[in-house]
Amino acid sequence: MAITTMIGAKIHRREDPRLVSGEGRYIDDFTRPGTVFMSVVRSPHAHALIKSIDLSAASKAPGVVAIYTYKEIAKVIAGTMPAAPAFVADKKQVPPRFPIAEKEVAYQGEPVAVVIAESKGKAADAANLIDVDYEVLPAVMDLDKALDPKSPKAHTGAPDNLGWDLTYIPEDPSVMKGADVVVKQRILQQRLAPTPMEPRGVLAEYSHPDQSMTIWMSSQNPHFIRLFLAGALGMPETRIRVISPDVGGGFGAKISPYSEDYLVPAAAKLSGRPVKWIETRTESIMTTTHGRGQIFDVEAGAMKDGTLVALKVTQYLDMGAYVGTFGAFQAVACLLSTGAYNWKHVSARTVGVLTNRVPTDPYRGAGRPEATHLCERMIDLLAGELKMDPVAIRKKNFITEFPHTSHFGLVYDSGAYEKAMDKAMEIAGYEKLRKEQEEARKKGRYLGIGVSSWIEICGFGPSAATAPATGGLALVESAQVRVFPTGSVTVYVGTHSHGQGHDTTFPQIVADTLGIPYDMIELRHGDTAEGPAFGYGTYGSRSLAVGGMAVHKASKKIVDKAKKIAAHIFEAAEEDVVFDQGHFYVKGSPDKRKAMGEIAFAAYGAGLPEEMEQGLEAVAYYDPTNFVWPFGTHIAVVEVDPETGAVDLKRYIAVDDCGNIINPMIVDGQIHGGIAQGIAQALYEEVVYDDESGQLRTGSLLDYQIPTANEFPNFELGRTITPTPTNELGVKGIGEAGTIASSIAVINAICDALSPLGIKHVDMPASPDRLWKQIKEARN
Ligand code: MCN
Repeated sequence: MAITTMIGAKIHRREDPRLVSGEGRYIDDFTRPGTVFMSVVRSPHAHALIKSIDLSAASKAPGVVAIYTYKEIAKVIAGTMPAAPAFVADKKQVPPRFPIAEKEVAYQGEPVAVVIAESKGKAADAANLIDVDYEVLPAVMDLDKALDPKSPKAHTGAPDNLGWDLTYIPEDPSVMKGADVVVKQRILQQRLAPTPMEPRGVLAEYSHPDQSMTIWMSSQNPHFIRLFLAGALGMPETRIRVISPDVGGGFGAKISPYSEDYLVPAAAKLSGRPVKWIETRTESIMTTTHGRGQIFDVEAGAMKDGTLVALKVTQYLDMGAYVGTFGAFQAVACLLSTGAYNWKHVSARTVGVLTNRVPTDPYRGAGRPEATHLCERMIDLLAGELKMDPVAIRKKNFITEFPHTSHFGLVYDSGAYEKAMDKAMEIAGYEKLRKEQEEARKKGRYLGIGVSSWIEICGFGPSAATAPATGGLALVESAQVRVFPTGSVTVYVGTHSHGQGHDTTFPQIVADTLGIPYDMIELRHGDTAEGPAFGYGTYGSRSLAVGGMAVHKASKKIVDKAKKIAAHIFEAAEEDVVFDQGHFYVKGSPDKRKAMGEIAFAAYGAGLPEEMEQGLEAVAYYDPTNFVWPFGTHIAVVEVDPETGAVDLKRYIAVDDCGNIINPMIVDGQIHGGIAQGIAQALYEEVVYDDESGQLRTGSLLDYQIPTANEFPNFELGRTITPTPTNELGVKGIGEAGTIASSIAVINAICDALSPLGIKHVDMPASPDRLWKQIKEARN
């Protein structure tokens, strides 16, 4: 047995002193001699044909090194940008997408030309002088209208605006007919801008003598970017090095390759100069992929006693103008729509709709917040019809036996849903809150309590399920552990930490597995020139359950070899050697022991066992047998001012279960961030376009409203621990849990608050304006 003191230890993130003292190294901090700067000329129109591009004035502008349009870029970049099968294997239309437009632009912000100049300002000034003659075409913005055969098309010449139309499980209307009550609701999931603190950025340097490319960029998965670029640039992967240093937030929006990820390396190759591009905030809101952007038509039926009968879900997903690389992943909302409950029947259909907006792609939770939102909303609507307490209807229908195979064939690994709910109710003082609510109502106050019991699929892998979804590459994870002669350790991983604290938690795992002090272990990630041949990146709350397990597996390989060396030194049989608390000894002689560090030193010396090579390092690829399924219950308490529609979020309680925990402080931090993002969707954020012209109306942080810490109450956290049987560490993911659970807890609380007015449903964002209108209507 190894030391077991670091796993579970509540220690501070070791990366923080550097990050909070201005010592972080983000893309804009990097420079290379002779760097030039790129500015992108973007379409001001949502849909238009490019008739001509006049570069004459811009080419003469001071400091301009080069201007490239489709013609030049197409000489060095081949193929189209990728669109993974994800949860929709067969798509009806995948409009071909090249990093820069040739003849037609299909969303506002689509690149048309790039200017390379000696300074950022000069590049921007020259870009303004480029005169593009457009023929403006009608824009398709509304999902319902887009599906009308008479609608204009998002791309000229396209047969319709249908990206896909897939029924996972067809409806059996007879089941719904058997229900005592049936509720129907259209639920909106507004588009969100991921808004990382550090926008996107790329610096690329091409070496003509070596024919090699080095790219510094803000990415969640540098290996995937290298793979895509190798294909597009026609270069071997070995000649491309992608480095993602500190990344100031990703939230899913830095997974897929973007136009600029191709354009900057292409410009570096064409110009022979290192090229840098840093996204502005407006570019970020306009051209970084958006999250959500969905409409759900949902129907749910139950018996009088609250037994859930049938759920019918139709998802309309606003894909934007192109299929985002992992855009179809969001169809997972259908597959998780039954939530934590037993339903007799479910039917689900997803429809992907092409519009003239920037493409949607995963954003923290990606499909799972939507699933939780629709399921928990429908449960509350049913509870309302049945005059049941929202807690009682949930408890009556919770899945209680595990493993549980869902209607969609997914296997929930472990759970104790009622336990988490009970704990949340205890922290909230649920019964007391209901009494307070009763009293408040008598005084004309609108107090509401919202419950959300969430589940999540995460930890992507396993290979058998994920290889078809990515179009070939299985989502496993890799790690390399190197023990140096002095016993210090470097661990290389294929995941990428951009706020999740891997530099702390992964060494915690290694410390316990190898029995080497935590301070002697360092983690490295984000550089494709280091570590194993491939890494699969960070998203889908997979880093611990898959990547952490690869680290654990590689560490165990080290222990195996070290044990052989120890047996050789002790002149004992390997099976007689005990590894305990970082030391090896022969059974029965614990006083004659050797520390892992001593064995490491011996591993680089002479006199090893016959045929054993020197060194103490190991590579492991870990392929999980299943996904992992965290869960929990969140409770929000709000008061709505009926005169202004303002929502006062008074309390927020979260009880989450992510199995065994490596570092409770980091887990709490992840939950905090996630909850903030979910509440932000519930109350504040929305990307708004003009419905006719397709112009973005929320192009700055003055219009796109992000809450600050001032807008949140203290989150009251609790947890239950139900280990997963899927991996040896018993860990599940937590990176997205807060976002998955929270938007609906708040919305359910608002609906509960306004129920005396007969208001049954509220869409997001529940802004004062929206609520005031609904309250006014209800009162009239
Ligand atoms: N952890 C733990 N015990 C557990 C579960 C997790 O100690 N049982 C720790 C892990 O070791 C890790 C952290 O919690 O240090 C998160 O682990 P995990 O749940 O595996 O999630 P990932 O590391 O894969 O992170 C991805 C997830 C996603 S999908 C988004 S989106 C997201 C998020 O994490 N984006 C973030 N959290 C973010 N946090 C910040 N600051 N910035 C982002 O962009």
